[in-house]
Amino acid sequence: MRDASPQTIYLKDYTPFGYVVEEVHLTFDLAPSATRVTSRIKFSPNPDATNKTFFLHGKNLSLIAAKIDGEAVKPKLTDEGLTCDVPNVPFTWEAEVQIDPAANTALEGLYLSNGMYCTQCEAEGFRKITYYPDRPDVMSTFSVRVNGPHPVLLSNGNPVASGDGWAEWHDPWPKPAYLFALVAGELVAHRDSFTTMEGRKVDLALYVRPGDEGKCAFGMQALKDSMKWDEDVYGRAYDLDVFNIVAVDDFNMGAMENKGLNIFNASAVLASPETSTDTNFERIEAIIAHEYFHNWTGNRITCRDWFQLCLKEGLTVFRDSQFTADMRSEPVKRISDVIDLRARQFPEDQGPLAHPVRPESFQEINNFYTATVYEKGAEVIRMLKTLVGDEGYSKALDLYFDRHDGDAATIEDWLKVFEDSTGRDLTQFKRWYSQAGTPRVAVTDSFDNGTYTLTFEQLTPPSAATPEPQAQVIPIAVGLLGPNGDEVLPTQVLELTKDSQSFNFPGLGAKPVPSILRGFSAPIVLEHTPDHAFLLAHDTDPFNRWEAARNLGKASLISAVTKGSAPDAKWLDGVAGLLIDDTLDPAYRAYCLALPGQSQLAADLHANGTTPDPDAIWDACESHRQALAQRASDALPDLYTRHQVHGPYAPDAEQSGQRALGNAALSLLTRLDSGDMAQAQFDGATNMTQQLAALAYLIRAGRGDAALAQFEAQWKHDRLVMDKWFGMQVIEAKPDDAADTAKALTKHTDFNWKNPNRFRATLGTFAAHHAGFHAKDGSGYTLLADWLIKLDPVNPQTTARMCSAFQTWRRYDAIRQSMIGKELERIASTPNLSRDTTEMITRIREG
Ligand code: 0A1
Ligand code: ZN
Repeated sequence: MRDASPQTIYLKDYTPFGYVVEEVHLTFDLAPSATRVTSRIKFSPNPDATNKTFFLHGKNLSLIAAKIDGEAVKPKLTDEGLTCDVPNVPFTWEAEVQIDPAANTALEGLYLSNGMYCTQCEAEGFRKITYYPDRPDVMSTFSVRVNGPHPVLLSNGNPVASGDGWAEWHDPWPKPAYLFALVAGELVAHRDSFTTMEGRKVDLALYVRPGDEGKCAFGMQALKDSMKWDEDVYGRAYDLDVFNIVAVDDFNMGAMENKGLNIFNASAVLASPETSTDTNFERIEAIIAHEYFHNWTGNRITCRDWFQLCLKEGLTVFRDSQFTADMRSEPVKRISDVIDLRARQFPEDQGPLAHPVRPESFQEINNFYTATVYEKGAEVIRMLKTLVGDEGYSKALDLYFDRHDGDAATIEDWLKVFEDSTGRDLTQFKRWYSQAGTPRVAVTDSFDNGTYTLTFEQLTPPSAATPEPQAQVIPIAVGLLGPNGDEVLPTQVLELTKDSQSFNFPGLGAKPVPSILRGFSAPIVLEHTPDHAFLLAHDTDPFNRWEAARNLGKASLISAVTKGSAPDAKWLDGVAGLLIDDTLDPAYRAYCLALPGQSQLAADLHANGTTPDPDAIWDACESHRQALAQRASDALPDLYTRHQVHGPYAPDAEQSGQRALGNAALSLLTRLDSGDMAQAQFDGATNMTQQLAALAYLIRAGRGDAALAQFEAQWKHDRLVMDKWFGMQVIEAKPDDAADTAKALTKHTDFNWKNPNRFRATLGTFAAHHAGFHAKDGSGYTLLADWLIKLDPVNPQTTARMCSAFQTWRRYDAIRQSMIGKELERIASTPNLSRDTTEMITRIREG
């Protein structure tokens, strides 16, 4: 329901809660529409707080009874919670409330998913379970009793006792309410164990619905690998006797790090070779690691308030990316992270939704689980590590864990451990946390008397969030190549701190070619047009070599769009050369083949003052792929054959790289043989990576109907595979057909629109089809707006997230802008629009 006046919360207004919570006891009597929650909570006055108002959050709760020290009380109730007179000494609060999990379609608080009870409390879901100070700086131990007829009854911490129809749990580690979890259902467990470096034997279990047992082994191994890695690399051991993971079908996000009881979107944990692609496997491994790593960065040290979200998320994303780089390939992981950053974070930082990594105000915190907080937050930590070095980083992290274990901490605390352990002043560096916007760095150079000079000018475009950006500390990793391609200066890190700054490199025999921003050492836009073909041939930095291929391709695509030019022969030759260079990792070569995303081309055109035409961008990408297929036609059949994996399937880096390159070759071959080889791969596929890729190419070649029908018949019973079937048809549709295809799929009997995975597979994928979504007649905008309006009362969180499809609207021509503007207005004027969606649409329209 719409709040009468959506309230804005400010970081500067933080004050501590007036009471300390000593312990929490909860009893759940589960019933689908009438669950009873009884709480017994010991409070005492907080000596550090001046405001002693006793306010407990509470939403959609029916209060049955409340007592203080055993005496019935009558609190004052509002839509947001209650207030009550309380004694100025320690006291016990007791309350009984009734809630309705069956009616909870927002998937926040306690809800039902296929008959299974589960919870999602981050950020502010606990208040939908009982009255409580639902803020991350209030931490307590929890004891929980669950009464219900289900064979599996779980909560946080260690099991205490259980019997027929009940179970008791105790979590000895003080935690904020957002980490509370409960699960009850008919589930089966895949079990294992792990002994920590401290000698603690931990029972591990992955709980799934009957039928999914065969999809657990990979996730379990990823969990054990993560536990070992955190010990080896960060010296952090696990701290309970059990670690449970539960897979649920209905979930708004990827997964949740509840203490000792992680709850996962089934898509982020269940995997088998027949049903999951290599990309799925890698994502699952990363998400399991991410949630596990939160045990130290998030749970043992949590956030003081939600403005500090990046304290746990930026750091944990950084840690999971280090883990993936260690488990797989560092350069390949870096390339894939940068692709993701540019695709998701740059548009946010450069549009109306721009906000600092640590925002200073919000209306609905759920709207700030963003690529800026997560991915840019991780980039900021990566820069910090580059600046202080590996040893400095590791000393600072040890101090962070020593000093803040058990705390609800802030970004100031985080930076202070780096200052105290390394002696470095981070005052200017802190701007990365307080300023929105992507810095643009322009480069010029000169050569005089053996000295080469590089001059950098940084400029962050002003935004509503940061009207007057100031110079940031930007670590720029640079190497120099001689005219013959040899490296004359290995990588060194320059620290840019001023608006304009020059660096000299004396003692050179000839003017070098610079390789700048190696490894993408800072999340910026580099404005520099060196000889990309030269760098593509000679750069020793794998990231910049890939970047050179991408820059060549991008320049060629842009001139195809703006001038109608043919694909650049230098790009064709360079990429064709990489393709057959067997000294290079196949996964890396597959990335070198990929074109920049169409939405990013639109952003680049816009940045250069050209209004992007989505159809022209689509055509340019098609003609470039066609030209590349022809240019590499001699090599492709052999490349395809040589990268077929024989023997049993493994989702490891080696095999998945082979399949990635084999499929990239097949994708091009399909343009030459009209899909005969793709059909053969589809017919003979023994794993989802090959089956799904072949299906995509067949659809693209205009002969996908039979394969689609066969795929549906084969996988009708498997929800996660059917999500792929829905998504694939949309993303592979021709621009003119995309809206009709998506619309037809929303009428399919298996289109369960209340399931976030299915909704995203269909409409989220549609919004990602650049030319389809931006179809000239506006049908794409209307289709998405219709569905957002329909979903909002059911699931505001997923609706609000998907509004970001409109965030780039000011890039496009006046007619498109006017059509989008009308749809935004239509959404905004929907009666009872949620606070989540209202905030998003308002920011998109006003920014
Ligand atoms: N903390 C989780 C992400 C998450 C956030 C909010 C959720 O519901 C609103 C669910 C999960 C993570 O970083 O994995
Ligand atoms: Zn996280």
